[in-house]
Amino acid sequence: MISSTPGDGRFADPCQTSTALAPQPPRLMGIVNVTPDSFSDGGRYLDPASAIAHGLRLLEEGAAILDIGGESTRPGSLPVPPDEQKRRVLGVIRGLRERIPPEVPISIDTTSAEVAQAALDAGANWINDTSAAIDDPGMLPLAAERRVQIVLMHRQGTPRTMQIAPRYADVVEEVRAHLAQRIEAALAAGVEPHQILIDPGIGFGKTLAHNLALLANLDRLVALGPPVVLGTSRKRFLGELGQQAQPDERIIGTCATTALAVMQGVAILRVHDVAANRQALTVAWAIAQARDLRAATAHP
Ligand code: HH2
Repeated sequence: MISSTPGDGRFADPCQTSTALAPQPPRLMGIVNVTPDSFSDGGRYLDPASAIAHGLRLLEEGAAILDIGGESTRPGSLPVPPDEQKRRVLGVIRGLRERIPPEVPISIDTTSAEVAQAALDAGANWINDTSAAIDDPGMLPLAAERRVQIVLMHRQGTPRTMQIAPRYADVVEEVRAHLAQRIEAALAAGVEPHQILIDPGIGFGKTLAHNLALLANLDRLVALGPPVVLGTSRKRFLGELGQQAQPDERIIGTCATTALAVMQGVAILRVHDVAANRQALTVAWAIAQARDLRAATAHP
């Protein structure tokens, strides 16, 4: 059972909390896909020099964390062997680490412990696992041993089949319970509370209605304790709502979700378009602080 509340500090990332009146604003995680086939930017950053330049640009625009991936997890995609993932990402991670301060987190987006371990050796210091460390039993022991942050994301099914017929009786409760169970598994494996982050996995085995229910109830996931990461960037459900067929037409819709997520206490927004989302985050954060200040000073 998760007994903590967001306010007890047990799960707080040393640099960020997701509590009301948190001293730090939420942060942006900039996406660097070193893949030929990612749904929105596949093939653009396959060459290491262009991936490194893209990562540096995202940091200049205001990203606080970079997430590097060598495997697309778009609906219908097949797993990429660890050797190929490593071939794609390791040079990019080394190149970025040489150019940016050691305290800037570089996250490796993979479900393979072998890839994660090689990425940590190359200079990454976070793991982003879209299977919540279920695909590879080596992932939680690795995070525990290396004392790195780990994002545990909810996913129903596997990327190949997850969008065929996603089903839930109560999507918010099922995602909440699954993440609570994965938090317990991480703690049991020796991962420290402050290393854990959670993510509802927007679009990973979810219909439009499932995604909307989760986005409307992010505060219930925030209440679990660990900082919440959210990845809506350019995703298909935004295009379904607004009739934008192309992923790069969905930036304004992404910014709307960023603002609403910030108002609910989300700590990290994983995005392709850092500058635009930074504006949305800044405005929403200012409003959230005004709301919290008013609540804190209100007379009974
Ligand atoms: N979404 C994608 C990949 N990794 N990680 C987390 N924690 N949360 C997410 O929502 C998430 C994620 C899919 O987006 P993208 O990387 O742009 O596409 P692709 O998987 O096609 O490379």
